Amino acid sequence: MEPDPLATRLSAVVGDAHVLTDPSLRASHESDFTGRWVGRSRLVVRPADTAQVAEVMRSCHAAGVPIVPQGGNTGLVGGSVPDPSGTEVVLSTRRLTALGPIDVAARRVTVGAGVPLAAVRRHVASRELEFGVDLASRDSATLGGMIATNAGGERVVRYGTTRANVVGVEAVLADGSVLDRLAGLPKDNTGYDLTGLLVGSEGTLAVITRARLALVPHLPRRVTALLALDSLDAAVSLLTDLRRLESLELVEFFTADGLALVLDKSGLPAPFRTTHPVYLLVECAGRRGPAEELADALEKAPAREVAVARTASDSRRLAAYRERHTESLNAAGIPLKLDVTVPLADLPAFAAELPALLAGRATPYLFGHLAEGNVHVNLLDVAPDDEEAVTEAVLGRVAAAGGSISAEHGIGRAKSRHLHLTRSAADIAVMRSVKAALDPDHLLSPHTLFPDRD
Ligand code: 2HG
Ligand code: ZN
Repeated sequence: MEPDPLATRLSAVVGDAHVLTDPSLRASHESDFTGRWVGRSRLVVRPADTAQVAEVMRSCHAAGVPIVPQGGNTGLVGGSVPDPSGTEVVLSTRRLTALGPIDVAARRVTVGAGVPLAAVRRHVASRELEFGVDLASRDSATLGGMIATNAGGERVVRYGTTRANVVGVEAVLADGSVLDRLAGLPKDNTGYDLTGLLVGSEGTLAVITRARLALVPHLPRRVTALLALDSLDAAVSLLTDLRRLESLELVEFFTADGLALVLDKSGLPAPFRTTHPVYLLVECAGRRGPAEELADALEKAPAREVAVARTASDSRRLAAYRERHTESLNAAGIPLKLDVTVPLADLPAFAAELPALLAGRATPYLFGHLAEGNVHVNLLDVAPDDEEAVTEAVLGRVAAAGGSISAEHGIGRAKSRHLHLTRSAADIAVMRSVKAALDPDHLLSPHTLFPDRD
């Protein structure tokens, strides 16, 4: 068979070893880790620096070849996986791994897009600093992917989403031109905020190659507690009290069904002797006294049982009950994932109405980030023919209550048809104009965000 001329061209840019044409080498780049999104690429290319990314983009642009940028491939909405056509090039950013020096005075660091979150956290820990965003997939999720999807995660209640923690980016546009907004100055009112535009653009506008991150001081004292509660109502009302704590860093929830699944699939011992309807994982951190602050708040809390972690390993043990939900669900089947935001006051009613909305067509598991009303609705046992109707029922209910059809995972390919539920026609028209201006040939992540070209 004739060699693919694009592969030959790209090999000259990045080296033979970094253009993957063999199906067995491409496979891990062509499906997500749930197995829901499986495609086929023309090839996978792995550039090592910004100049190589630019050259790859120029070559694909000249040939009219679509590109799907991919970081750690931990996304859950099909945005980092090629479609089944075999025409798209996957551009992996995993070799963009430079870790810049830490600017302690400015509390900033510049990192390559392919650096995993855990590596950034280790790098800055040497200077008693932290990156404010943390996620269960910290070992694989890369900063570039997190920025492209504006990842949220577990500490949004204190530090905000990725958007609030990224001050500058460098990115390559579809035609190969390089946008350098890395300086990320704290005061710089010189026109449109292009960094802000690229954060959350899901690979549709540019390939992010480097980022300048804002860092926060490491807080030496930390306490984690697992609380067993009567109901989601109790959880929401307790949140009001917890929010008064200056040291509050994390408030995650899950339910009896989710915990049972995690125990079954992970083999972890149960946290309490009996089961309870709802569990809250709470973490506080500070320079002094977070444990006392939390203990005071919990004295008045209507908790049925409380487990408090006294050491870092105990704390990881408690966090595992929440963090191992995703892998436990995967072990049980291919879940239909509907990551939504529900206004907090509506959250208990939403959960109560869900069985009627699903009408026996799915087995639901609810867990997520309580403070933001971010519910990870995971549905197992959905017949393929019911997927669309079930998705519409849940997302329609969320939209009607003023929530969001994607809290933190993005729209990707999974929800592009539903974007209109929570973005107006005027919003979508502006987004399409931006897309047309930056990527007129519609070559970047062509199936993400917009279901069709026009
Ligand atoms: C989490 O919060 C992630 O653990 C994944 O956002 C959620 O698996 C999911 O639905
Ligand atoms: Zn989440």
